[in-house]
Amino acid sequence: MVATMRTRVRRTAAFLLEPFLLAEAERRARSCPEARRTRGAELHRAAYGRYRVARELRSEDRTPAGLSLTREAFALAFAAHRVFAGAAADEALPTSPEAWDALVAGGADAEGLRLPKHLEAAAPILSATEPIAVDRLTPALVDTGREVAELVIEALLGMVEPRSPRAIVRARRRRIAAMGLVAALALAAAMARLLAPQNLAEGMAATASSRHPGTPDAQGVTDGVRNANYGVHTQTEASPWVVVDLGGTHRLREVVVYHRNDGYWDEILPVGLELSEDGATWRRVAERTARFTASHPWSQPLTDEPARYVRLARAERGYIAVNEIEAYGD
Ligand SMILES: [Ca+2]
Repeated sequence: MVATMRTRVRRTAAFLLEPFLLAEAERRARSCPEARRTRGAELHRAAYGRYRVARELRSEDRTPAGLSLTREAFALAFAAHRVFAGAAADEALPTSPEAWDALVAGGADAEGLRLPKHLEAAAPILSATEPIAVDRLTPALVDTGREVAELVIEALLGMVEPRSPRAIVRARRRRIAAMGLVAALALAAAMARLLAPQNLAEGMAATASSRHPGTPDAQGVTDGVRNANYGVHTQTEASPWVVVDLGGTHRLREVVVYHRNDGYWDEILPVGLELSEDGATWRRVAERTARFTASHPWSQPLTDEPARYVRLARAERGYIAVNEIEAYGD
């Protein structure tokens, strides 16, 4: 049981790592003598080129030409597979019907070759002895036949490793280097996130002197969203305020206020920044009279000011509407 599990894990790991390590690709390339591999690669290239163009020829007047290329691609892919699987490099190339007969008779029977179900649907295209026969197929036969024929070609091409062992080793080095670069960038991004100062206010409780009808709860001022129309909006009243409770006393080095995003920036000015440790006694540490916005927030440096509560407050009648309040410190 444990051994089976280990085998399964090993196989899964090998499957996942194959795109990077190309171990299976290299093994397959080395298993084929050079003369056969070179010929197989040539046939693979020829088959794949025709297959690709054939896929693009899909309209009423182009379909017969596309199917002729599909037939040719199939014959070449079959030959490539044969050579790679052990046939002589100078074996004569088959026609599409010859390749079809051999395929159906088991001529392509090799470990790992997965032919599609309903293989016979491709017969009207691939086995026709006269190339012009594809011009006479009904649209329904073309549709199903072409799809299965393409799957057959893909299966045959998938059995051929057209790269040389040296090319595979070069590809592996490039992929591993790219993987290393991606890992290094991910690590750098993770470190940057870890080392970035933490916003002490995010997600903390927030309250306001009032709530203008139709505007968000005051909690919007600590929800991490800086680009809404506003996160809090009080009514117009005497001495409006907005308070964020940091949950405990911190030594603050900076408070950043992101203004509302829909204009009216000067309407809350002047506005004071006040701090408190108990929520009862406040000290005003700054007063803002110059315009700030959502994209150019009010960034107020502080000198390790002890505070649990951060308050925006106006002394006169008016309102306060801003997007977000952030606090940084220890
Ligand atoms: Ca917000």
